[in-house]
Amino acid sequence: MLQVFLDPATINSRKVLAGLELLGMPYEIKHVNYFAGAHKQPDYLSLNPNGTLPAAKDGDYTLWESDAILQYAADLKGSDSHYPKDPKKRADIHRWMLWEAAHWQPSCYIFFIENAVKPLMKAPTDKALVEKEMTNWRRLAGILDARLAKSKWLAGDTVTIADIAVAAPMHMHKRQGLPVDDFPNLKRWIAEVEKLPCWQKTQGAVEAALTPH
Ligand SMILES: N[C@@H](CCC(=O)N[C@@H](CS)C(=O)NCC(=O)O)C(=O)O
Repeated sequence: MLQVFLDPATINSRKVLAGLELLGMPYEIKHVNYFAGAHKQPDYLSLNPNGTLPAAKDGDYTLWESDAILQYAADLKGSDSHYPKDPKKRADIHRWMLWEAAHWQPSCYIFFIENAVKPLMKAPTDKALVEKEMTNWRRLAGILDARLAKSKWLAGDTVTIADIAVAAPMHMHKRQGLPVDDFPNLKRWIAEVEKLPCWQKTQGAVEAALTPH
């Protein structure tokens, strides 16, 4: 069985969990406590030398990078609907996943850390950083909004792993302080994502981890 090493509250962990649920891929969670810094300990670093979550193991095979984990799982599952083999459809999905990893996730991550994680850790939010990043976030959200004006899901009429990958960085958009209401197609799409059973099933763990305890 695929083992996933993660903390459900973090963006890239949530991405993998919701993606595996979408695919109907069986998995076993090995919890790595992000808030306690367990991802920086030698045990975890031997799996993922980046010291970032998540990582996965399939027997002796180890993998990190959340999008690579999702693509691997989708191939194992052979789900043509969620990860089509047609070269153009697949390239479109890769395009959005690469864009997400290179641009969208780093931008959304700033809001996640500053507006969701730091208040929980009783650390001060860097308001100047948030304000500075907002210009970039709005530019990126505009790109997504324009794409989502054309179809229900990012890669067409069917939900794919690209939707999960791109939705995960904004999974706590209210708490992150992201102005989603200013982007009507993005707003419509994230509401659709939030209705997916795979999303709902993985929401409770996120809320629990981000509730002071
Ligand atoms: N591109 C990586 C990013 C992983 C990443 O940055 N994960 C965050 C949690 S969402 C993390 O572990 N951050 C801790 C750190 O950077 O020290 C992936 O998609 O797996």
